[in-house]
Amino acid sequence: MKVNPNKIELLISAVKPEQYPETGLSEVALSGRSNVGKSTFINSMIGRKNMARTSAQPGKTQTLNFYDIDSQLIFVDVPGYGYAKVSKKKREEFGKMIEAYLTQRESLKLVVQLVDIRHKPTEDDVLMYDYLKHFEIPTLIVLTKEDKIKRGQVQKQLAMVKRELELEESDQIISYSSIKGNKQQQIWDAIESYL
Ligand SMILES: Nc1nc2c(ncn2[C@@H]2O[C@H](COP(=O)(O)OP(=O)(O)OP(=O)(O)O)[C@@H](O)[C@H]2O)c(=O)[nH]1
Ligand SMILES: [Mg+2]
Repeated sequence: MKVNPNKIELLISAVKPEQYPETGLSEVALSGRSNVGKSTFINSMIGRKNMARTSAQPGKTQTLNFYDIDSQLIFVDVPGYGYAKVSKKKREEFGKMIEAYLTQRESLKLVVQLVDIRHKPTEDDVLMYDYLKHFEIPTLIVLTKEDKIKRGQVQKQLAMVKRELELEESDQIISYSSIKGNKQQQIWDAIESYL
């Protein structure tokens, strides 16, 4: 798959199902800890610096943001989990909003779950992966921030995360750096294989 960076559009920032856009396109949602780099990942994949809003502070994305990617698919940017400074009420709201989307959305074809390549998956990462598997949602694991570790460590971290998540055979795992963006085509091909 190849996308034209000039044909990307934010369709809507939604908080409830009535607001989801009706496009007929397949949807690919991001998932992962707050600050792991979900919004940056979207920007990197489409070759645009500031399409999805990012921040060095966790808790940036607060709605379900639907991006039309060259009319080929929809990326859905999602608030992250595991950030203690977001109020309990907000966290519950995010939880309900994400659950409604993940469990009811027919056009959802893939969740890209981001995990920081430097660390063992958190308890929340494991819970999220198990949740996705419970609802039989195909998952691509992307170990992100690859630029932060030595090249010789990559294979070891891939194996460790695979083991910790008890990754299912049908789910792929790949390492990536949104800063370098050099494996963008490989990720597009992996995403396409799920659609
Ligand atoms: N070095 C490096 N930094 C990254 C990478 N991806 C993201 N970052 C940085 O990580 C920080 C968080 O990125 P975001 O994309 O806003 O994270 P998010 O997962 O969308 O966070 P929430 O919206 O709070 O859930 C930013 O400072 C990014 O520049 C990467 O691959 N390498
Ligand atoms: Mg974000």
